[in-house]
Amino acid sequence: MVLAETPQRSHETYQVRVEDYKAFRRAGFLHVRNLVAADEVAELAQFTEDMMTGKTSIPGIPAPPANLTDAERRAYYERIHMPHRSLALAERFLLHPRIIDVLEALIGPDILALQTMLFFKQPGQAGQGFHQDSYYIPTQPDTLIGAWLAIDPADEENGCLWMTPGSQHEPIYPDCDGVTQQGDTILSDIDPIKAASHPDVAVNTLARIALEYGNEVKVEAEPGDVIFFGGHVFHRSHQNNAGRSRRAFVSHYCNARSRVPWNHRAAYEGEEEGGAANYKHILARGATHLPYAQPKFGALCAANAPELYGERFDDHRVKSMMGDDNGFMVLVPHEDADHDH
Ligand SMILES: O=C(O)CCC(=O)C(=O)O
Repeated sequence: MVLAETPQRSHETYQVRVEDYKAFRRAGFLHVRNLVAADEVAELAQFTEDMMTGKTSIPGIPAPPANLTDAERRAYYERIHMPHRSLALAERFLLHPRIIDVLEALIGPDILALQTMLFFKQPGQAGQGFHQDSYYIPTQPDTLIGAWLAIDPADEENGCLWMTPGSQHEPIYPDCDGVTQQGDTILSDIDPIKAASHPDVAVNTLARIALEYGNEVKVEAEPGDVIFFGGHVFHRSHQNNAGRSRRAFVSHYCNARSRVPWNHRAAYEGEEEGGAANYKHILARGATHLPYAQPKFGALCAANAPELYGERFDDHRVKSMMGDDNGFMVLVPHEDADHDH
């Protein structure tokens, strides 16, 4: 077996253990502690603080009206979608090399970066009821994964994430809310659910399937921790019932060989919805035969620095992420593809 050579990178490469890979497959999520350095998270925390006090803003996102009180201004933002398209700082976190290192092992080696969300979740702000992310962001084949970075300590009181281990094996339930036609409708016996993401379990009927598991776990996190979760796993969060914030930066990715019909904000950007939208999403790591976008603010990734983050072996050999003799996941070219299995 030939081991991958590690290229020179600005961050220390995070090596995923085979045991972590297995835990991710088994539970549907993986909690990686201290993945992002404290000073980097502090910069994100300060930026959101400055937004809430009106000192800064994100281009294209309306600032709080001038007549608001300080308390009202702090409660003004709840969630901002796609900040990486207008804010260099957000692009840096979307393409953070240590987050992409983990993704490379879990769903890689080729990674496409799709979306970002900045959650403010101030005291009293709502959670998000049971849902499956692949319902909202379909990828074909479905390789979607979320990376949830804690900016504040997140616990039960201020509304941390809750996961249902094992539910990653479920299909994507179509929602009969009339908003989209998505879900695994090809299955002959699948019943549509109603009102996914609604916090009330009496309204959101995905809750009936999720609660049958009886094993929901809270995932409390510290700033710099990242929780990776697959697109099928049932998860939710509750309202922030504490007197402190629970901010998080959430990004979504898929394997760069998947077709991505999802084209968030197409309407805002003057485009027709429909067709593949891979060309709108950034190639973070590896290579692909499909179109992809460049990062707007120049954060380093495979799209603009292929020598650093692109295809690691310049040939057409079959390559896979595999366990090495030390228990780490590494990219390995197959020496003799004809006799591999
Ligand atoms: O951060 C939260 O409260 C919910 C996040 C979530 O469920 C998601 O990003 O899919």
